[in-house]
Amino acid sequence: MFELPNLPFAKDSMPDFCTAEGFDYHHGKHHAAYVNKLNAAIEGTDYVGKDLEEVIKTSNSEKNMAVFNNSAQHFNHSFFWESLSPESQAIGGKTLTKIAENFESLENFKEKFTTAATSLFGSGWTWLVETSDGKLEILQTSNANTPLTEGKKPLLTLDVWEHAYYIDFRNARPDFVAKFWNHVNWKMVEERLK
Ligand code: MN3
Repeated sequence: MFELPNLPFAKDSMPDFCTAEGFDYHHGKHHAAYVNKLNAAIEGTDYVGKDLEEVIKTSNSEKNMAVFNNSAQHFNHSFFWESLSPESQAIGGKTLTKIAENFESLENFKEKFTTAATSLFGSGWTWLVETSDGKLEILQTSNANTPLTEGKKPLLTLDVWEHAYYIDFRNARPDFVAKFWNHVNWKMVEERLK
């Protein structure tokens, strides 16, 4: 059985980006529903007892969409909460060096990530990932798709499904994306690069 993780911050700690009501819906209803549907979909199957990453990869290769969609969304949302910080954080030294190597500058990276997040058509996710040869990439994934199935290591993600911003920003996705930069958990990115 998979469990909904607690948010790693207080739900009223970043109201400019997501209000307590926004987190109540996004975490307490949307993410919770993925976990509940995942548990229902794997009940009585060989998926029980496997770790989440294995469930995602196996269901993807078996094209078991009920298991894949809900397990990937469980991972993606858990990783999204870890990507956020209530306080504005300074970027770590290793992260800044790697970003400068791959995107010329932090400003250029933010611009490209913002463009990817605002231009993704329909529901999905924008990611910063590390490839197996150590390069950084910005990735867009649709619906539940996740870099794990492409063998890429997630470093940071932003949920751009409409349910992520509709309560606080209505249809204004670019305003939501702009506020993300106040709440990036750069400490986590730095840890994951080590
Ligand atoms: Mn979501």
